[in-house]
Amino acid sequence: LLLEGGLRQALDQDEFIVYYQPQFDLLSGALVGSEALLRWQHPQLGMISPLDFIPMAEETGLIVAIGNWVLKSACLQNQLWQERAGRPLQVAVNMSARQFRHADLLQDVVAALQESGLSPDLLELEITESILMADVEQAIEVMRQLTVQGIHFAIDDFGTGYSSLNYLRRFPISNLKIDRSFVQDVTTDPNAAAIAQSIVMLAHNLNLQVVAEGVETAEQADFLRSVGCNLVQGFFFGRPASAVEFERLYFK
Ligand code: G
Ligand code: G
Ligand code: MN
Ligand code: NA
Repeated sequence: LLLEGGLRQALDQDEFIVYYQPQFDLLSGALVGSEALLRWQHPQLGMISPLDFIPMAEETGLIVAIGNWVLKSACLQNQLWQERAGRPLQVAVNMSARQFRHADLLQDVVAALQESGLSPDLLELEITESILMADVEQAIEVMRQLTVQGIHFAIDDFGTGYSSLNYLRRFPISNLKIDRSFVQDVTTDPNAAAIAQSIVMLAHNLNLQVVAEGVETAEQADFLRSVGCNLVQGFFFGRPASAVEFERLYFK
């Protein structure tokens, strides 16, 4: 494939760029932080979505180097922004399976924090249920080592995977992200609404934060507010944007 040889070169030639999507407090409207979302600005093909190259990066193992670059970029950027905001802002970074299982993960995360000066409690690592369930005991151990440092974990796309509630109880996580497939249907499908509400209650009863992803309309936001969801992310509130654009929009 055309993209295959390009990944290594893309990393060496700075063709990757991190976009940031804002997360807001649904009650106060305050910006609470962002999710870092990788993009590839290909010289010929234009902007390429991670969906189109992460699987290959995962297969070749390059995802570890690419993921580290995202981690460093996001920590540096967030540290600048929160100094500018004069209050804590958090940043969420997506982990791939291979990156999560890599022996150097702890060392790499600690290095990214030290180089940026970002406080560990302002970094959140997002992992999916399938990553957690592939090897539960190992996942718990890796997460424990990182949470000891102060770093937080979120389960991404929550509700779409296979994690049982019994395991959920054992993972040291601080946040559930309600998958956007539920959020998008909350105003039209009573079952999606019931699931979204149940995830909010589950999270709060477990003393976890809960973020609704993929909020696209005011009606969806109203529903989420009515069931006590306090954090939101989605096109209705803000699309993923370059760092320059993010600053223009949120640091006037
Ligand atoms: O931003 P977008 O909706 O195109 O992202 C598509 C998918 O790519 C999402 O599942 C998202 O979690 C994933 N993704 C985005 N950035 C990264 C990244 O830096 N690392 C990994 N592993 N996945 C990412
Ligand atoms: O899997 P993960 O949750 O990390 O994926 C995030 C992806 O969701 C990003 O690619 C981002 O561009 C996309 N996204 C963010 N907000 C919205 C939204 O409101 N609607 C849709 N359809 N996609 C969104
Ligand atoms: Mn995510
Ligand atoms: Na998600």
